Amino acid sequence: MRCFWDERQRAHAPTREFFNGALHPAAEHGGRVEAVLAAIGPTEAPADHGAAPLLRVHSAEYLHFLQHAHEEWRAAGRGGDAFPYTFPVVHRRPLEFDRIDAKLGQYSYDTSTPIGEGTWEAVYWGAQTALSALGAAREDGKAFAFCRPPGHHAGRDYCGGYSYINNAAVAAEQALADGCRRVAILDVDYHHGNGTQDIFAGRADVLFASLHADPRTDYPFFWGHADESSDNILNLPLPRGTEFAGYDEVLARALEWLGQGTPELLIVSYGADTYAGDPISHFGLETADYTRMAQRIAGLRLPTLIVMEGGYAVEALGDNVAAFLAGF
Ligand code: OKP
Ligand code: ZN
Repeated sequence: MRCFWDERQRAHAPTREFFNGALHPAAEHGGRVEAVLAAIGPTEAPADHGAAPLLRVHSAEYLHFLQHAHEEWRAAGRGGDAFPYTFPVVHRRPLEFDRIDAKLGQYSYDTSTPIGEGTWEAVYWGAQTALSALGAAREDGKAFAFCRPPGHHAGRDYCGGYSYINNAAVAAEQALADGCRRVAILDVDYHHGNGTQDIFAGRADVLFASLHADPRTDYPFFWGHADESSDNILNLPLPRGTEFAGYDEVLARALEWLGQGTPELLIVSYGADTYAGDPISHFGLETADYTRMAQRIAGLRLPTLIVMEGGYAVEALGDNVAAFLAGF
């Protein structure tokens, strides 16, 4: 399978994230890159498709913020990564601010998603990686976009959950613009893809099905509940401790539902954080299970773009990604 990767994605190099009342080492760090690259073999660099495909998903104001936030942070006399601390939970509206602290709160929903000097460069090329892999998937029937940081928590005008640009959503909108009539997105990351759900809510041309840890116990808490399902959204929350036997049954339901919607393309938001050894997650999948999971997904018989999301057990990440790709 053709695999796409851009070296400029290394430019995002967060050192810390804030949760449980303290700063912790960032789980989404550059060590993930070495692990995946060592396992997938040669990669192709993407072409530059410009900003237009990003603007089909994200607002111009948000993209401008992402691009300039860290220089404004430095201009305010700050060092290190930019973090928000005040959030417009009540009545968020498009106020205009000069102060970087207000902008950071305006455009993010958590404290896990710092913006560093190289974040914009990395996420721009992450989206280009997804777009080039989309072209390969439509030509060859399948392709892998090694995007990092992940994207599925990012919405039209916000970052969160280590996500800044929603790579799967950018690829889906591009496919539709290129004439594809309906796109299915299957999100198998441990965490609910709240950004993707929010971007495509109410759309007849995009189906979104997600298997994830029950948000009553796990991040992102506020989205991904079963009762958010609708004509084009299917949320399948699973309890902590879920192993492949239980997972596989629910995956079959998700695939049946997606297939009934007659999509012409499948985009898989693939997170390897369902792995038993993942340091921030609580499912029990093993490396060999990823091959079975992929074989079941391949049973849909659709052109398939695989987009990398999470996966933080660095020592097993390469094997887990390789096992998944092998199933296609
Ligand atoms: C991103 B992706 C850690 C709290 C921080 C953020 C999780 C983001 C996951 N105990 N949580 O979906 O893999
Ligand atoms: Zn995740």
